[in-house]
Amino acid sequence: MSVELTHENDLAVLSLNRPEALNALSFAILREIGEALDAVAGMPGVRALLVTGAGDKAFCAGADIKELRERRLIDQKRGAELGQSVFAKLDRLPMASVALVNGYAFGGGAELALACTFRLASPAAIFGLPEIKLGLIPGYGGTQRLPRLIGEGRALEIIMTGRAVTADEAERIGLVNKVVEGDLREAGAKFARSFTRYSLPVMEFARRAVQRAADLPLAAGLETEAELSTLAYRTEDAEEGMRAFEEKRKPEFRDG
Ligand code: DAK
Repeated sequence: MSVELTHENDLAVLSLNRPEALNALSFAILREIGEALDAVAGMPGVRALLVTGAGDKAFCAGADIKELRERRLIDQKRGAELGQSVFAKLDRLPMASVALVNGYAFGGGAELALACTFRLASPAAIFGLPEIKLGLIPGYGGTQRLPRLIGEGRALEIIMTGRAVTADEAERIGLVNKVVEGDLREAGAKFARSFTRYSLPVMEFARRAVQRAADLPLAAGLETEAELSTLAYRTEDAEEGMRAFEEKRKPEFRDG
């Protein structure tokens, strides 16, 4: 197996484990990621998912270039759809995901990080969508998620030049949430624990509402927000949160 899924208390960790090829995404690995994400969705007690790459050189160097050649056009389209649908599973998980980018995150690797809810990077991390250098463009969501995150001008520049983006620049332009020194896994766990104590269903409403922001005109987006924020009131956790405020104590959320 080139994808490992482990469980540490309330955190699941999905690790790409093909360091000899810089964790490049073969179609088989893409399928394994899909299966692992299905498994995470059903894991009791998991409140956040960390996504990492094995080895100290790469998060993931992108699609397996050696596999991309000499395939029928229809198979290429199916391949793009496979990658897109696997990464889209991250959006639909009941918990947020955090990409821990410890080195190269190129092509499909950058797209995997982009599909996570959050991104943390080590100072040595390097991002890029270098597909243009292969005569290609990104096929696993990069042309859609990158401009949503950092704006059209910056996204097009990165996609059309294929240039590398350092961790510092990635933080400055909002491509990563934070650059962290030291042990990235530990930092990822600490980052995740800054929100895992809150209500899972309510956090899911927040993620849904924000995800829709990029797709909807403002009026429709506000309607979605009104619906989801009203739905939050239906949870027992909202009742507990407001009662705890009045009673001047910490709330105990039960994901209900
Ligand atoms: N695919 C396959 N193998 C890879 C790889 C990759 N993306 N990246 C690295 N490797 C392998 C290398 O071939 C090498 O294997 P051996 O030669 O030892 O067998 C091993 O990993 C170590 O790599 P290097 O020797 O190259 O290591 P360096 O430190 O010298 O360089 C590097 C690191 C990350 C700068 C370099 O490896 C590199 O440039 N890698 C390629 C990065 C890249 O271009 N990634 C984007 C790929 S395109 C689709 C449409 C589009 C796409 C996919 C599907 N459909 C329509 C279906 C495009 C997606 C992409 O991601």
